[in-house]
Amino acid sequence: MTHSPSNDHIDNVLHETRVIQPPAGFVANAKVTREEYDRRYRQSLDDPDTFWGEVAGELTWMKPWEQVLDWQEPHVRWFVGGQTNLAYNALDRQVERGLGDKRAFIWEGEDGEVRTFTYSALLSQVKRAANAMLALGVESGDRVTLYLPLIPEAAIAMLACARIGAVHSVVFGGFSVSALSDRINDCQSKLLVTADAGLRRGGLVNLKANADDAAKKSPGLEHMLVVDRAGSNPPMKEGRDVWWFEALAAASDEHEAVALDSEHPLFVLYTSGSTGKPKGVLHTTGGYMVSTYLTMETVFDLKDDDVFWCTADVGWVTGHSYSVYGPLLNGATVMLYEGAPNHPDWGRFWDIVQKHKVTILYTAPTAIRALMRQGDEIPGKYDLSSLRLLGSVGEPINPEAWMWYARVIGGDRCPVIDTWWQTETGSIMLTTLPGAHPAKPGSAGLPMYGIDPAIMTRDGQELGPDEGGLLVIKRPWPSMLRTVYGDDERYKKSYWGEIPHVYFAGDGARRDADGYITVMGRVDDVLNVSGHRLGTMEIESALVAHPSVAEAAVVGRPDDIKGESVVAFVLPQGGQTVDPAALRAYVTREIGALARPDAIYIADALPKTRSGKIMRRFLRQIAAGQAIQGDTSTLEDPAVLDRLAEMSAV
Ligand code: 6R9
Repeated sequence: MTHSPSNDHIDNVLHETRVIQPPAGFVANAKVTREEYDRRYRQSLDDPDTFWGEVAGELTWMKPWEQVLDWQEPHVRWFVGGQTNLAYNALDRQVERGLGDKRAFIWEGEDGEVRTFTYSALLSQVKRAANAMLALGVESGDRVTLYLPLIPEAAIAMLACARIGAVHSVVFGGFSVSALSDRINDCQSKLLVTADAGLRRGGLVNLKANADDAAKKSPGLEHMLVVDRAGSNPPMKEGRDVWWFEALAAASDEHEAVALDSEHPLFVLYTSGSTGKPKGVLHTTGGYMVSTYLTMETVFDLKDDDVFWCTADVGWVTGHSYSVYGPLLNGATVMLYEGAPNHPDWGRFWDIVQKHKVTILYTAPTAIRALMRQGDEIPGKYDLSSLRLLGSVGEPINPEAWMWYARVIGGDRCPVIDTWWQTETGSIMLTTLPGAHPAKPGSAGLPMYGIDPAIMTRDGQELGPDEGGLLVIKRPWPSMLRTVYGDDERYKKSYWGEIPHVYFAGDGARRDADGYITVMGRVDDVLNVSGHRLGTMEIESALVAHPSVAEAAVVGRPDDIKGESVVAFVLPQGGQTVDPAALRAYVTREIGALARPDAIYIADALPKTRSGKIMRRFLRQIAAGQAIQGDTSTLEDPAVLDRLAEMSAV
């Protein structure tokens, strides 16, 4: 739902002018300089065949490609005719390069258990898992659904699928029975890999019980492979269910990775979508491999001795690209953590950084704001000096949260990068490179190699500097989604049919004179106040900049005079009370009377997806006094909506 289809401009109201130079100590050792970025970016657009051919050539192909790119809008093929295997490149190749004894994964359970896998050990597990899946009748091209906690077996199962050419579909371990069975049925999975239970905030999440219920509604499902994570002894159905550890113990650890066509499907991942049924975003092998490999090394300035921690769950694209595939393709050491950031207390993240000497931390604004809400004292108790680079992904990061992250967590020593991308894009699209570019808090930054973005109106006109409009990408890139699983019409319509001949991301943005792109929020969430179109990011950032507010969401409420009025939902900063009059005056002063909230809800939580994105469409319903409608199954905690609906605004 776009409130005003006739006008695609988004007003630019927040005037954030801070420019943070990369710390000198970081620049001195950085892999990519400003000159290098400029040169390679130019080459990637002027001569994409050479550029991408060189990057892909750093990986192993069982058969070379004949053509780098075949673009038949809106369908694309990359590395046409080539054959490769992603799991081979992530594991066998590293062992062959002499990294067999290097740590691939350091995993910490919520209960404090630590398990470490070298590249050799991980490879042997993946080979066994591949053989176990083959023994259950899984064939190349078959779909396998994964419904697991963040345990090493989740990554092992993904890599095993990639190794045999099965297509994985990871479903968040927190999703409901109906969300799970819908996803199993949509892609007709034969096999479900699950666990007896997961650990969350000290309690058990009974995955197997949900899986059993989902299986009743999923007639095509043949088998379940069940990891014994918690020793909770679930019922096992004879002939259908198999214990993971037994199946792996019985399987051989010899397995040769299958040569797969570059366009062989790699995975389906469902995005919640703001309306309608979830879309199964399909990614394929070669292009996804090349883009995640390149962005991992370049964006994160990856060095041999880094310990890289992306806090995302594997149920999210970030967990696919930057907890599993990107780092392993580069032979990196990856930190994985199973649990919640506040278990047993809000020091857990910092305890993990200190204990495992994490050097690069990649997390989401929702986590940064929650941690910021707890104050500076908690991180102050830990030794965070191993950290050298900080990243953010998932939502626009409010400048205040950015500054806190840089100062309190990064000790003003670590660059902060804000990476914009999507499930559909597969890999990072916009960011600053940490040693090459100054950062502008709140702005994602510049395009990655090969990415050709623009800000447009709906009829395809490009807008000028600082004009807010629709964020589009003008040409295909290797890790672009190939289609919506089973619904190519929806793919054409949603991504290439909105604006002629460009990929439309669904986000609003503006670009400044230096080429930095600031994402202003989802276009569907834009407010229309007295004819002015306001993105959510800027008003929310102004609210969060007030010392009494830790987190904020704004939505429009129908208004007879103004069209829409601004309604704000705010979470107080720890130990503070929010004074509505002071807050209104503050917003008026910072960005103008237009953005002044008519109603303010002082809340204790916001409705969020499991990956931490605020779901404003439900807040719109609450603000308008309507009953909650639509799919709430992807919410982290649906009870938040009931509490908000009972509250009155001030
Ligand atoms: C990787 C991921 C995609 C949507 C995207 C945008 C928002 C992600 C952002 C950001 C501003 C950033 N988003 N990163 N907005 N700045 N750095 O999050 O994928 O779950 O598919 O979400 O998230 O709205 O369109 P996905």
